[in-house]
Order: sequence, then C-alpha cells, then structure tokens
Amino acid sequence: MAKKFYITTPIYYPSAKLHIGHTYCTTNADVIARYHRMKGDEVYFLTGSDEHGEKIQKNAELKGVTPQEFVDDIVEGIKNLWKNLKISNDDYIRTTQQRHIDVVQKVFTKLLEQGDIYLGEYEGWYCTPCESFWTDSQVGEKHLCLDCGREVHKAKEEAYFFRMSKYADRLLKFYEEHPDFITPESRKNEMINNFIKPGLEDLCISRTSFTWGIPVKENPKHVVYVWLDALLNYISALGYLSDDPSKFNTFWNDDSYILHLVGNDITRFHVIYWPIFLMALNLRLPDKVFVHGLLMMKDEKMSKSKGNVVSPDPLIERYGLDAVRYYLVRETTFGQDGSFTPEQFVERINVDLANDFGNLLNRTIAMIIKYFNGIIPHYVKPVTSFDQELEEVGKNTIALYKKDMEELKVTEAIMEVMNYVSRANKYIEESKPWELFKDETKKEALASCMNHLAGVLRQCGILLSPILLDASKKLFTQLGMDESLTSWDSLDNLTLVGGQEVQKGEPLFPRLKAEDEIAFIKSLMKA
Ligand code: ME8
Repeated sequence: MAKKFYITTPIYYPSAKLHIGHTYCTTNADVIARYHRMKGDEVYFLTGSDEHGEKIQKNAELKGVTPQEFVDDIVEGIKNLWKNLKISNDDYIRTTQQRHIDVVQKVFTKLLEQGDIYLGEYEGWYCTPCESFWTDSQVGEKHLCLDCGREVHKAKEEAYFFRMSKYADRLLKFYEEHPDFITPESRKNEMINNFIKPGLEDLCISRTSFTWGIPVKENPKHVVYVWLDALLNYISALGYLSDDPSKFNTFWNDDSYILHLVGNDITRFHVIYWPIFLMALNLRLPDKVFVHGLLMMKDEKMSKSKGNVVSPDPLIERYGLDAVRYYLVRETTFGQDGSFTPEQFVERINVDLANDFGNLLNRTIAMIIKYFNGIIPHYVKPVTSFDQELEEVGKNTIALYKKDMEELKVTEAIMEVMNYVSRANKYIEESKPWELFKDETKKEALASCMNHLAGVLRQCGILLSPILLDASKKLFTQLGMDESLTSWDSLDNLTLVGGQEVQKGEPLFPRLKAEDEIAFIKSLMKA
C-alpha cells in the first residue's frame, strides 16, 4: 500500500517579496515531495502565506493600500515564483481565506471552552518586527529580541493566554518517546535548555493593539495572535473541522507520515507551541520537524526587513529553473547554515552541470553515433574489470541515494549521484573507447562500454529527476528512452537491452562565462 506522506513548508509572510532563502526551503520540500511521488507514495505537499499581523498592516499603510490589497499583490508574485520553479505543491493556503479563518475561530472557541485559554493581562517586552513578547530575563540588560536581536519596548494589554505550562511535562515525555521528532538533534537540546527547563510560560495568544487579524468571536476587539493563526494552517488546509475533512482524515492519521520543514528561526514555534496546541486539540503530533539552516549574505542573515537579499526570479530567467534548483539543493547541506555567493553559483553550474553531467551525455551520444550509427548496442556481459567496477558503483549509489533521501539528506543524495557521474567520466578515460574502436577484436568491449554509459546516464536521469525537471526529460529524449525506462521501478538495472536510437541535442547546460555572470549576479544583489 502506498505510504501517505504529508509535507509542508512554513507559510511565508507576504510583507515584502520573497528572496532566495524562502526559495531554498520550498525547493528542498519540492524535491522531497517529488522523490516520494516517484517511488509511489501518496503525497500531499502544502505551502502558503501567513497574511495577518501588525507588520503587514503597517506596510500596507505605508503604501496607502488596504492590508488585503497589499497581500494580494505580493501573494500573486509568490505564486508566480513557485510556478516558474515548477513547485509541485498540491495546495496553497492563505490565512486570509475563509476556510482558514473558520478553523482558527472554532479552535479558539474550543480551547476557551475547555479552559486551556483564559483572559488575563499582559505586560512584557515586545518586538514589533517579530511580533513577539519577551520576559525580563529573555531580553537581558540590553533589551534585545531573542529572535532577531533588535531592540524591544515595554507594552501592556488585556489579552488571552494559553496554558502552556500545563503541557510541559507531556511535551518532554513526547520528545523522549519520539527521538526522531526534531532533526537535527542539537536543535532539541537548545529548545529544552532555553525554553522548557527554565519553565514554560503561558503564551499570550491575542492582540488588541492592531486589527489586521482573525477576530476572537467571543470578544472581537481582540485578534488572534499571528502564530496561533499561522500554525493552524497545517490542518485547516486539510479541511480539519470543515464540511469536508476527507484530506484531513487521509493525511493526519496514525498511518500517514507528517513532516514539517522549517528554518531555524522558527523552531520554537514548531517544536514547542505547535505540538502543545495539537495535544490540547487531542490530535496526533507530526512525525518530524526538520530544521534547516539559513542562507547568509555577506555574513549576515538574508532578510526582507534588512533588505540584503537576492531575488530568485532574475536567476531563473537567465540560468533556467534547473540550474537554480540544483544550486539550492546541492550547495548548502540541508540542515546546516550556508551562504549565497555568485562565484559558487556559477561554479556549480559550470563544474557539476555543464562539465560533468552535460558533458557525459554529449560525449556518450557522440560516441554512440560514431561507433554504432546512433543505436545503443545490445547488452553483452561485462567484459572488462572497468565495467564490473562501474556496476558496483551504480548499486552503491542507488542504495546510498535511497537511504539519504529517506533521512532527508538531500544534498548528500545528490552528491552520490554526481560522484557516479564523475566515475562514469573516469570510466571513459579508463576504457579508452577510441582505441577499442580501432581494434576489430574489441567490438564487444566497445558495445559494453557504450551500453554502460547510456545506462549510467539513464539511472542518473531518474535519480536527478526530482531536481532537474527539464534536463532529465531532455536527457531521456536524447537517449531515446521510452517511459518504461524512465520510471522508478526500472531504476536498478544499469545495463540496457539496447536498440534505442539516440539523438544529438542542445547541451543541457551551456558553459557560462564565469566573469561576466558573476558581475551580472553582483549587480542584482546591489539592486
Ligand atoms: O516565519 N535562508 O515567515 P517568513 C534560508 N510566517 N531560509 C530562509 C531564509 C534564509 N536566509 N529566510 C527565510 C515566518 N527562510 C512565518 C512562518 S509557519 C506556520 C509561519 C525560510 O516569511 C525559512 O524556512 O519569515 C524560514 O523558517 C522561513 O523562510 C521564514 O519565513
């Protein structure tokens, strides 16, 4: 039976245009979703936008438009970006949609009625950009926000609170019983030591200082705190508490696998508050919150509010979606911090995609045309030790790729495939097909060599197909592979029956003039 697999990205704030950091998370999510679909799982992939809050209200005022007009405009741009990157999300949730608002209000009422939410008064240190209250001990003597490091100010208001403290022990027990819940492990210790051990405080979950939010039905001068509102997207999108809960029943049950991808700036909300809200609602908890690192620019976190960003749109336009997707998943190990540099971007395309991968295809096709009139020769038993070695490498590559992808080691999985590509390039140098061609007695060895090369390319095409969407299709066309030979089920056999006709095509990734392109990307970063 197909495994049910639910994967989500954070829902991004449409407070300004998205940058390459957001694209990083969504692209990794897309690769994981496509991998699971490829191997036959039933996948539901959700992304969306988090559209309420004071920051958005203020930005809209500055622009002289209503908050709804403001977010509509930005969300259109976000959806276009995902379309250009061929992100395969099954749904796009907006927290301003009625389907979401209804769920948030129903949840608030339920939690109020069962006593988990109560009305009180809040006094604390408030960070406006992060929309977070902090305690004295958290902001320290300098009064700085624990999340973003900016200065906070004192604020006081009547507010609803959620009884977090009631659930602290249950949460710790859950962590203990589910050691895989938070990845990487180091993030878990950080959360326990910084937030839970010092005593989990009740969380202020309503605001009266602005109006752009979901009103509390019982007391409409309050709007629901943006994080309670936002986190509920993961279940409102599935139809929780709606007239049609069928997706919720399919993807939020004990048989499904639930995975949230989040950046390390929002770990706390996903591994403390979200599980506790779910416990209060008597719902199952996710299987995993995977915390990825952040991309920096010039040693600083890239952020919309700091304005030091590079936008993905012009990169896609100039280099194509596959190059951008490849760079994003390959360059920075998923789970660690990384940085965006134009030099590395150009080098990845030139070295990995143009030189190693694209060139292997070009050379192979040219040789099959030259030596076998463009028809992939039939399989003959491995005739050289090089053939045998390559077959071993192929088997290992596939096993490691599968293991890495299951463990969300996306970068490592790609590296395995690229090593296989390099190994195949080396195999050409070892096998010396140009010499085999000259020797009539070496015809079988030459046929075996071409068959192996086409086979490696076919396997790499399948393994890279969740990442290189267009290039993998072009590769299959150039190799003359029909659908039965491009499926996951056909992956394991390296050697081919043969008989396919290859076609010469455009290079998959034209080599870039490094200096010119680095200068171009630098100009984008200054814009
Ligand atoms: O936090 N590098 O939205 P947000 C890598 N609305 N990833 C980055 C990044 C960077 N420099 N900058 C942002 C919010 N991200 C909330 C989420 S979820 C219920 C609500 C990615 O627009 C990363 O995944 O600030 C991070 O966690 C997320 O965008 C934050 O997006």
